[in-house]
Amino acid sequence: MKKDTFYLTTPIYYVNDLPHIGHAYTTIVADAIARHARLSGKDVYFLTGSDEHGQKIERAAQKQGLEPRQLVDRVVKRFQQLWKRLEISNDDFIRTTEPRHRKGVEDLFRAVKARGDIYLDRYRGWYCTGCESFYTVTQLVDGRCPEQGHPVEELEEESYFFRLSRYQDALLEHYQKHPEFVRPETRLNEAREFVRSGLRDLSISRTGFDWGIPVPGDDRHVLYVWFDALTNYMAAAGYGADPKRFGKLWPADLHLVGKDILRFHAVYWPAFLMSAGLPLPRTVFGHGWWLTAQGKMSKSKGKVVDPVPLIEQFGVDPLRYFLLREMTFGQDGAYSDEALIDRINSDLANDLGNLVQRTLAMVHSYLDGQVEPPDENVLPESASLGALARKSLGAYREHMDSYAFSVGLAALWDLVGGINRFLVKHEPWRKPDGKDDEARRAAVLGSAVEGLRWVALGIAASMPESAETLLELLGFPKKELQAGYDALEWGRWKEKPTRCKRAEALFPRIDKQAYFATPAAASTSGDRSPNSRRNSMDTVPDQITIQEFQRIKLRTAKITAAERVEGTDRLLKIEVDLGDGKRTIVSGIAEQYSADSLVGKMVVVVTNLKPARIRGVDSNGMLLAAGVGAEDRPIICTFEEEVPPGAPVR
Ligand code: ME8
Repeated sequence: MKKDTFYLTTPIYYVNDLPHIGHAYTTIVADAIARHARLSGKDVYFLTGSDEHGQKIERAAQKQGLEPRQLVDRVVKRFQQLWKRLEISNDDFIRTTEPRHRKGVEDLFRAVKARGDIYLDRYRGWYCTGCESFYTVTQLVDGRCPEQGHPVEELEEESYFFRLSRYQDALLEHYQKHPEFVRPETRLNEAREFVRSGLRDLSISRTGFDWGIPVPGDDRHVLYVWFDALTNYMAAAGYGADPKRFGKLWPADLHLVGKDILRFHAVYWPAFLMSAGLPLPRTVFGHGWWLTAQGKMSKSKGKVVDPVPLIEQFGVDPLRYFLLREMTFGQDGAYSDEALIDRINSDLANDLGNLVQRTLAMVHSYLDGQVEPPDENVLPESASLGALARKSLGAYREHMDSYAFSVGLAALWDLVGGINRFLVKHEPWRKPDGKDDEARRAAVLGSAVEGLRWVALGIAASMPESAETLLELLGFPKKELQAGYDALEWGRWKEKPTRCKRAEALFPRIDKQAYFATPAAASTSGDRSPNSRRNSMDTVPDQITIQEFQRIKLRTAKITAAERVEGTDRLLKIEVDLGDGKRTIVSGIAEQYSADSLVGKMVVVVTNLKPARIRGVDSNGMLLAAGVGAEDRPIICTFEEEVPPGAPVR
């Protein structure tokens, strides 16, 4: 088979609600894989998108008094904005409400039907709208869905069925011949067990609601949302529309999914494709879950970690690094703010950040900012650092190729440690003893700079922006990253000497004590909408006493000036007048309000909130706002009648 393109996908996420850290996780992992593959010289096609049909979306819209279309149009933007902020380098974003998708679904249905694999019958059983999944009574656990414990409802309706039972043997044979089809191995075993235990035909249409793609030739039915959703992977590749493009991209190399949706990808999807006579994807990787102290994150139970405040608090790259480094890919991982801060402080601030800062400071103190590549004639040990760089980056690449991100990054950090040890051993801070010794010192620092150039390539897939910053700090053009790993040669610089920039903290240290001392509402998320949650998910009591409430000082305040916080989409720096003085507050409402429209408004401010530094701005207080709809749109609290600034609110 041909195919030079490496085609990888994420699940397409339901847009009934806002993205959380689990969605961010899969997408960041996919992005790191895509970037790593590009750096390895592969032609990559990286797809993500949104799953916009089905009863779950229809009901979420009804709850908010919206048409499904209005809801999905709003929520999809929040996903797209988040991917932009997280530096996701997807080549395409498919929405299942697009015509190209619908055409793909209709074509697949017709192909499967032409094979004689579709028939009309009655479905009797249970349906879980949360998972959009059918269950038999024996599969239910305590009357709820066995996957996530969602409530289920009994259905009895006419339905089109797919002859899944026909594919039992073919699936088992495929798992046997291509064990790489489902990874890791434990998930292959799960899929195999599921198939071995016997496959029943699958209901693939519903009649009770409208929000979906009608069954071709029978618009009383809409297609089952999973039949619809899975087809996105082919529709985006040009299935049924552009055979040349489809031939170039299909089959996909990697479907990256969470273990919750493994069965759909490892059993149903290949069966649909076999039926339609199409090649199967190479690998479905089912990764584990991020768990919190309360168990699995669940939107319905409100136990989710919102990535937006984390980005604002800690930065995009540290969050990406943490997610990739902390979780053993494939297994479950425990999320906590503490683990995140510890990881940032140890690996990024202490190990890498300090090394960069120290090296640059010395380059400026001793070499006037200018460095030559390491000269092995002057310093033979430079060659052993070069050997370590090759070994460590080589190991990193191998682990990344096999999706062992955590192990890969640990291997890369061997180089970070090696450069640190190299400096300790050769003591460039020691006063040189004559000209030769001066040259030796320059070669020590040249070796450290060279080592860090290799580290920059190594972090480019996980922390793309920091990789560019690091290269530029070292005095190399950031476009060097585009040349990929293979362009690296120890000590070979296109231009020399390089002029290093002044030392700066690449990854600032987080003051853990101060962070945890901050009251929940002041988690300095910058997300000042009322739904802003402290991500450690401290349990908020159902009731508090009046005395507890009185500890929060609320006052009226007049907005006297507002401007966008530089480099952010959502943050405004707002100056308010409290009658007895002015103060500055950073608020995450820029998507809803322009700076000018706010000036003159009377608002409510929490005045005794611990000050916080947000994106370089000191924020003193918090502005109250309602959080409206699934996308948590902030609407600020104002007054019915004119009030003076500084009046207490209680
Ligand atoms: O299932 N930890 O969409 P969805 C890690 N529309 N990853 C998590 C996670 C967690 N706690 N929670 C969610 C759907 N995820 C369907 C997919 S594909 C044709 C259709 C990630 O919005 C993980 O990748 O419920 C999981 O599979 C996905 O989000 C589910 O997203």
